[in-house]
Amino acid sequence: MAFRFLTSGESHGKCLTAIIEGIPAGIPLKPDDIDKHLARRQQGYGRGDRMKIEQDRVLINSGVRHGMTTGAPVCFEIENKDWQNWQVTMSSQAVDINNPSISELITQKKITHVRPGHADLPGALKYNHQDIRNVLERSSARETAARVAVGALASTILGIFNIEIFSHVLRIGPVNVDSESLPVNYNIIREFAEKSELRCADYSASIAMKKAIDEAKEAGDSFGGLFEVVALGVPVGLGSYVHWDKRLDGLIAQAIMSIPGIKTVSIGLGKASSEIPGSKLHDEIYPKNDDSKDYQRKTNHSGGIEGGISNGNPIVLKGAMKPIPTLKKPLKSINLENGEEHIAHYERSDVCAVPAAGIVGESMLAIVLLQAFLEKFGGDSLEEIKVNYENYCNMYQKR
Ligand code: EPS
Repeated sequence: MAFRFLTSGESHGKCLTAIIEGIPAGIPLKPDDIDKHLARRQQGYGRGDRMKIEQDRVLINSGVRHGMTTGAPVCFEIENKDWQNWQVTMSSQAVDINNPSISELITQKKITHVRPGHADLPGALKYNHQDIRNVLERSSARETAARVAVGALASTILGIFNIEIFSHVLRIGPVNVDSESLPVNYNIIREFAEKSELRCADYSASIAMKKAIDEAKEAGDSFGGLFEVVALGVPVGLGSYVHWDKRLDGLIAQAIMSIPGIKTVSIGLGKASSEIPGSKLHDEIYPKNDDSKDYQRKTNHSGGIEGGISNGNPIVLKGAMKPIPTLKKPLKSINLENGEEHIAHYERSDVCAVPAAGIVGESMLAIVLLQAFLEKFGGDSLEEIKVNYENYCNMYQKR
């Protein structure tokens, strides 16, 4: 059965939910495998006060018995602690708007002044909403908590096959990491990023990034930036060139672009690939050596994908995120009730969420890689998949 998932839930509703289908039986899974990634998503310098309210934890409602997946659909639930403050405003039941205290609560939270850059205006027009809260609640990046839970499950399964995924931040607003000062070893980049408040492996850049975020906060502004996601240990052969919708790079691009705020996705050298001659771009191939059963490369400009297929090198992608559209110093906009000029709505938000977007990027990459992995090596139990995987590795490594 194909691995796929759906999420549901509003930012200030009762909870977020994910239903995941196609998870094989026999995968050991405990709540902490998920919770540790939920906690990583909540961190990062520049987050707003919501992250002080929430302590995201997963409830595993189905598909897992005695710490082991059963092959049945898995249901994850993440409670919104802030729901306590929104029970009337976000009630799924009809409310008595003739009751003055109820109507006051709902009016207070009603939004009609659309934010440029957010889903507010197109969302309200598309779904014919008068109160933009109906748009904001689902378009909020809070939904990414559910995706991170699914991604954590995907990473747990990939981890059994020694596929490891991590992210780090390369830019916040105008402040770039100095590529010369980044460690060359991915494991060290990962270790430094995990210890950094900005998930940035360049210490001096991270100080300048914090300053930029502080200045943006002071000015009522926000910043986007750039993150990199790396997958190590991916075998040769995920994805395919035979159909447009089987190409691994295409699938990854869609998944990363689906993260709120992402404006560009690149793989390997990305745009720079179009600027240098082929003789300098393509990664030359060398014979196998004593330490490796795979053919060797000295560079990885392709980002681990050739012809829409993983080539055994690390998969390396970058996602560029725009600044969060909710601005304390709001932009010019309109009041959707009468079409007249009005400054945009402001409510609690983040100044910068690029480190968190990197974690969501890890999750989306894990999801796409697991889909491709199960398509190639799929079976209904972990044991069956292990046999398929080992057979394939033994076969191609002889060549
Ligand atoms: C988010 C929760 C939200 C925002 C943020 C991401 O919580 P609240 O709206 O209650 O402050 O902090 O969402 C946005 C920035 C956005 O534009 O939607 C989260 O859990 O990541």
